[in-house]
Amino acid sequence: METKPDLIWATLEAAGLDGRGAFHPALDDQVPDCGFAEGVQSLVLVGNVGGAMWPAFEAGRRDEVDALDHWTARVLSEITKNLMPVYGDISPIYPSDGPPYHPFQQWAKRAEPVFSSPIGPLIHPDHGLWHAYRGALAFARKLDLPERPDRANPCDTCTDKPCLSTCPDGAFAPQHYDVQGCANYLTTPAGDLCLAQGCLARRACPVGRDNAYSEAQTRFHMSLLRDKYAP
Ligand code: B12
Ligand code: SF4
Ligand code: SF4
Repeated sequence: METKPDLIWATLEAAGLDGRGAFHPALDDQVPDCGFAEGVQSLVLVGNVGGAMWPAFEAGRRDEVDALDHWTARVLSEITKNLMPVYGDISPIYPSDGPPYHPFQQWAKRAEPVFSSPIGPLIHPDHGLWHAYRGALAFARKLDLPERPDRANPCDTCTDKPCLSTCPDGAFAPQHYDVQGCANYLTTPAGDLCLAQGCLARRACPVGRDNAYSEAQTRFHMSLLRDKYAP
């Protein structure tokens, strides 16, 4: 049976998603055993980089609450079914399962060169802050994985840190994000700029700006946050 992951990356890409690296879990990674006799041998992170996923989601979305989570689950369940004859048992895991939530950001750091930014989301040296994790595929079989690339953390050499000083509502302090203040601001007329362009603090980051989301995509993500915290 196949253990090289190339077909996995290609299958995800064809569905509008990105393979975001993979790793062989150790005990302290807190990966559930997914019912596999020997536990999960390899975990593949799945996500989006920039707006590459958006057209596929727009084409396949249904009129339902948590539409992106449901679309992702439908796509990953189909992909799992198609890949199992080639790779053996696979189980999808989702970042919104919880609380308690699976530590997706810790897993992402094991899978690819991403680093905690001072405003919370992980930063990638090429994609900047414009990427996210939509799920993970847990494999009962050990995949033949390439070495995780070694890259520098762009925040280490960013002296001005404009992400920390740009929010018009002052929602960020190092290691702290005032989610309620942010959501309240999003309900004001001035807050519409954050809905249209995406979080201005995130936009202020000079890394990977070409990956910034479209207005449709930022409005979708930001209005979910606003409606959850400032209904
Ligand atoms: C609950 C949650 C929220 C809550 C609370 C977030 C918080 N800061 O505590 C709310 C609703 C506010 C939120 C908001 C957002 N979130 Co959120 N959230 C989650 C969720 C579902 C669970 C987080 C968790 O508790 N994990 C459990 C712990 C044990 O896992 P962990 O990996 O160890 O988590 C570490 C980090 O989260 C970190 N951490 C947590 N909070 C903060 C805050 C700061 C300032 C720093 C430095 C670190 C940090 O410490 C944890 C312990 O090591 C995750 C998905 C997931 N399953 O992880 C997404 C997730 C973290 N969120 C994500 C995103 C994109 C956002 C938003 C930008 C959404 C938007 N509207 O655009 C905002 C901005 C948040 C911000 N500035 O911090 C992405 C991050 C992607 C990335 N590039 O890293 C994730 C991974 C979801 C995804 N689909 O990709 N989120
Ligand atoms: S603005 Fe600078 S410190 Fe902030 S996330 Fe971007 S690179 Fe990191
Ligand atoms: S969305 Fe706007 S108000 Fe919220 S943290 Fe970002 S810049 Fe501040």
